[in-house]
Amino acid sequence: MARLVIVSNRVAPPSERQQKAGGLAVALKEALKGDVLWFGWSGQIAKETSTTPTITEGKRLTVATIDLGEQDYKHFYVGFSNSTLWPLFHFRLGLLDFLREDYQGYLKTNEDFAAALAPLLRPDDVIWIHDYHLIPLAAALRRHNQMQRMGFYLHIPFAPTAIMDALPCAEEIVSSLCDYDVVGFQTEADKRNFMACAVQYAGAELTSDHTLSAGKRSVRAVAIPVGIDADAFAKAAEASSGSKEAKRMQESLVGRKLIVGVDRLDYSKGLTNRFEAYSRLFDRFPQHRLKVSYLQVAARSREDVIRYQNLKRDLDRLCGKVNGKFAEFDWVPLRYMTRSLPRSLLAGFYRSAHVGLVTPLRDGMNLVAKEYIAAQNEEDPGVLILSKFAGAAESMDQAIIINPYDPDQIAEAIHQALTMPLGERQARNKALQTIVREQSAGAWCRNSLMELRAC
Ligand code: ADQ
Repeated sequence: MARLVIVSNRVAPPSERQQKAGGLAVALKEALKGDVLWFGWSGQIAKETSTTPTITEGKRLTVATIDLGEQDYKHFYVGFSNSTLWPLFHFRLGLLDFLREDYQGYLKTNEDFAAALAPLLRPDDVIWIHDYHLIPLAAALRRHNQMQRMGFYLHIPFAPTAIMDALPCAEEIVSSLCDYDVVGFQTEADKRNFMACAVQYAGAELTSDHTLSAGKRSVRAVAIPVGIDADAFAKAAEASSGSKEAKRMQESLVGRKLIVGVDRLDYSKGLTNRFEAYSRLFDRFPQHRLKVSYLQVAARSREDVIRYQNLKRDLDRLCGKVNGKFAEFDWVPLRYMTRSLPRSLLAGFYRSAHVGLVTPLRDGMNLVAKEYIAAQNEEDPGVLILSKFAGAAESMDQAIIINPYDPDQIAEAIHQALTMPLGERQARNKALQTIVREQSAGAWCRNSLMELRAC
């Protein structure tokens, strides 16, 4: 079978690939079983971007990485990728910063990726490129005479035309997506948004519900939701519930019910609304005072981007406000940690939590929702509260679905979850377990690669 070449902005170092939380490495586990070259940024910053990759050959997996130059880190990574495209694709025009020099840096870095990768490619490779950092990479590789099959997968939402209109280089960005043979999205809604943008900005013509003709090329758009390995996660959760950390957690709760939230510290995750909602829970349903503890693990992320610095400041303040208002000398209502925790530990916390809070304002999929469900004990399961704006909500409709812009509704949902009868919890959990197992990481990999190899 043809070799698979995976390209992503970051290549996870081996330690992360084996055990650290989530990310692409976990989702790609199935794909990494074959003959694979994985190419991307090492995570290191150098004076200049190098176009000579460092290559580590393993038995089946070869990893090739390059360092990013300081200027490229600034314009490509901090700038256009995370200050322009990320807010745009999360429908947050008020947070969008666009600078022409950032866009130029983005194009240049994609050219550098192509220049470093092209010499490593074989004519019959199948190339699978991931996420918003690398939209122009197919076009850049084609300029290096690479004519292989190329697929792209967008892990985050795709913006509708009314939002895309704000991007000064919308025509180029959308046209670049039409240089792929297959373009994959998390949801049908994202796929539809892309197709509408392709017609408006790239002059493409719809030739069917999932194909476009753009210039001389035909592009296939597919919706394939990302998932997790639910059985492996369930095992980790069960194993972790006997650990000494789980015991420490139980002791610290002294019989109180646990509510858990786990996110990167990112404005798309709706954390400020969530803290506000938690505060309203005690105003509106005072019977829960002293009876619950909410643990929010918010791993710091993209700390060089100004909007993330502002968010951290807001959350630090809000956490102080909630605890200042409701704490008792022997009760801290909100436990807030701004670092990541090992996957196994999180799995155990999910299992012991009565409520999983997943309230993004917009999210491509949200794997935490799936992990929370996979970790539950079917006899006495917890309840998932899920934003209608997470891609996961398209199929996980047996969660309590909320509008994250309405903190009162979130507070009511927490109350509903805390008081839900066992029978209803079991029925909802059963339906959600089925979905999480059907829409698995393995299925995502297999279906995506089938599309790519068939084109
Ligand atoms: P993310 O925005 O990172 O991913 P998400 O899917 O929720 O969002 O999380 C990815 C992984 O990171 C999960 O496995 C989770 O357990 C882990 N994680 C999150 N916070 C953590 C913390 N504080 N400590 C330790 N681990 C933590 C992007 C898109 C999503 C999409 C994924 C995959 O934004 O919408 O689901 O890619 O396609």
